[in-house]
Amino acid sequence: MIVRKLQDAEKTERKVQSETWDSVRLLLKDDNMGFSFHITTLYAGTETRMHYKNHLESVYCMEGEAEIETLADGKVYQIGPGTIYILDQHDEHILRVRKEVKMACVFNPPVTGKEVHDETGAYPLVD
Ligand code: 9YT
Repeated sequence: MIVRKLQDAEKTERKVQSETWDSVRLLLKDDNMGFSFHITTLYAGTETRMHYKNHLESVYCMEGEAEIETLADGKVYQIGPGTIYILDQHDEHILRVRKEVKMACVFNPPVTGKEVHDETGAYPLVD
């Protein structure tokens, strides 16, 4: 069994930071679970465009207020505590954050921890 604490992980390289969000990867590919698990904070007043072409992702909102727009159809969904969004179509999307959000995110396939968003908002597949 593996036991980790967010408070410990955020002091290590498991925590990655970008301009509009930071994320603590509590579970990564090398744990061999078939998915990765991240606690992601997105900052108030920001917009982040993402397109995980190579990954499926589910995102559960624990705190905060945001909206998500799926670019293929222009639909806008309100996101708050208790909401999950599931990018089952590798949906390209924009997250607009009104009040800082805390999300629990699962990626399949798992990320390795070394990926950076490319210019399209995707992560590459890493072996
Ligand atoms: C909310 C969201 O899109 N999270 C993505 C995960 C985060 N960008 C990460 O850990 O790389």
